[in-house]
Parts: sequence; structure tokens; C-alpha cells
Amino acid sequence: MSEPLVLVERRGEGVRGTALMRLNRPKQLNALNSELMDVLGRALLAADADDGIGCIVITGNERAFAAGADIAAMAKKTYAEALAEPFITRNWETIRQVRKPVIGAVAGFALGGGCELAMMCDFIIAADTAKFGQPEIKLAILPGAGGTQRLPRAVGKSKAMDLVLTARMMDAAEAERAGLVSRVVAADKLLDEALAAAEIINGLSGPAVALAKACVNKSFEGGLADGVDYERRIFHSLFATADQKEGMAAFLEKRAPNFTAR
Ligand code: DAK
Repeated sequence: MSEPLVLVERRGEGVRGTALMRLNRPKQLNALNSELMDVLGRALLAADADDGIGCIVITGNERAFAAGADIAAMAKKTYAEALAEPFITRNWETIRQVRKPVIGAVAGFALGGGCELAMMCDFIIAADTAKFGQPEIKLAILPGAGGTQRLPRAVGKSKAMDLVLTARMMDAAEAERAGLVSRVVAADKLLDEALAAAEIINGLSGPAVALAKACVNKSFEGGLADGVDYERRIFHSLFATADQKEGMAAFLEKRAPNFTAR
């Protein structure tokens, strides 16, 4: 039997745990082909629908998060074929449907589609070995899974242009300075750090977390005024939840909250 393309396991002891998803094509540096993206997409949707999961962590291995979409699978496609068949598009957007937080835990190469997949996560925790880049220009293509849109939003126009146009890689320290990653840790602590962050989220109010994620995402999708208006309405709606009452009461009573996702 062949190895699963994504290894999925539940981590954490609490009522809500973490779905840990490891990309698993090590010989190809986790190059992302359609089959792998299908499996990942199904796992993401299953975790999102599972009440026992609060947070998702996507990771690779020590050498690579993912070195891009699978060049071998793309190399011979004609323009007409790329247009006519779903190509690799159908399963690249699945992650955007996920309402629960998705943390990218990146060690080694995160290039091309690998960098784009990491950027589709809600935040990235990087090992000090991580290397990010959009080297597609070297293949005479350009980032095709949102890289030209998400990278400038993350690191600003100048650095995004630099990376996209020169194909150079950026190390973890530079990525942290630029705001692409939220934190950098020693490689052997990467998974612990990501799972600890997930565990904190698992203990919070599920509805509040999902709506906070939606609000932050909204800030990237429209103008500031629309985003603030959207945020205000979502903010008000949270006062309909029992978790808001409990969270504020617990603070005022100087005790730990007991959230029930209601
Ligand atoms: N695809 C296929 N195989 C890959 C690969 C990739 N992206 N990256 C590495 N590999 C394979 C290598 O071919 C090699 O296989 P064997 O020769 O052993 O059979 C094996 O992984 C180990 O790689 P290397 O021998 O090259 O290892 P090195 O340490 O020397 O170099 C490297 C590591 C990461 C610098 C190098 O492998 C490299 O430059 N890889 C390619 C990086 C790259 O160009 N990435 C961008 C690919 S284009 C879209 C969605 C996504 C995309 C586009 C559209 N839509 C939704 C429309 C994305 C496009 C891309 O990502």
C-alpha cells in the first residue's frame, strides 16, 4: 500500500483537540499535486465539521513544508488543457471554506504553491530553518494560487516584488521582520509551539474564534470602512452568545471561564 499523502492525527487531551495534518511526499519535498490537495481538502473540511476539533495545524517535515506545486504534473500542460480541466485549481480554494483557525507550521522550504498554501493559513509559525519564496518566475510562470495578492498584503509591495521578480528565497528571520510569519522558533520546537498555540485556541469560545477569524480576513478583502462596519456588526452579534456573558463574568469574578460554544 502506498503511503498516505497527508498524515492526519488528533492531538490534545481536552474536549476540543487539534487536527494535525502533515504533508507527506518527502521524496518530492512535499510537492503539491492534485491528489495531495484533494486529500488535504477533504481532511480540512472533515476537521472543520468535527465538534471535537478546535484548531488545525498544517505542517511538512524538517526539510520542506512544500517546495511548490508538482512541476512534473504541470510541465506538459497546454494552455487549452489548463483552461479546460480543473488543473490544480479545484482543490486549492478548499482551505478558504474552513471556519476554524488553521496554523501553518513551516520548516525548510515553503516555495511557490507551498508558500501560497502557508499564506492561506491564518498564521504561520516558522522554524529557524524555514525558507520562503515565490520562484515561479524561474519556470516562466507566476504565482497562481494567490501569491501575487497575499504576499504584498503580508510583506508590502517592495519586498513582494523583490521575491516574485527575482525568485530569491527569504529566511525565517527576514520573514518575521517582514510580517509574513508570526513567530520563529528553533526547528526542534516548531511542532510544540504550533500545538501549544492551537491548544490555547481550543480552550476559547469556538464561535468567537470563528468570527474573529472572519473579521480579520475581511480586512484583506475590501476597503477599510466596509471592514470596520462588518467588524462592528459581528462584534455586536457576539453579545447574543452565552460565551460572551461567561467570558466577561469570569474576568470580573477573577476565575477561569467555562466556555460552552453557545
Ligand atoms: N515539483 C516536483 N518535484 C520537486 C519539486 C516541485 N515543485 N521541488 C522539488 N522536487 C523534487 C526534485 O525534482 C527532486 O526529485 P528527484 O530528482 O530526487 O527525483 C527532489 O524533489 C529533491 O529536490 P532537489 O534534488 O532539487 O533538492 P535540492 O535540495 O537540491 O533543492 C529546492 C531544493 C527546493 C531548491 C529545489 O528542489 C527547487 O528549486 N524546487 C522547485 C521549487 C519551485 O520552483 N517551486 C515552484 C513550483 S511552481 C495554482 C496553484 C499552485 C501553483 C500554481 C497554480 N493554481 C491553483 C492555479 C503553484 C505553482 C508552483 O509552485
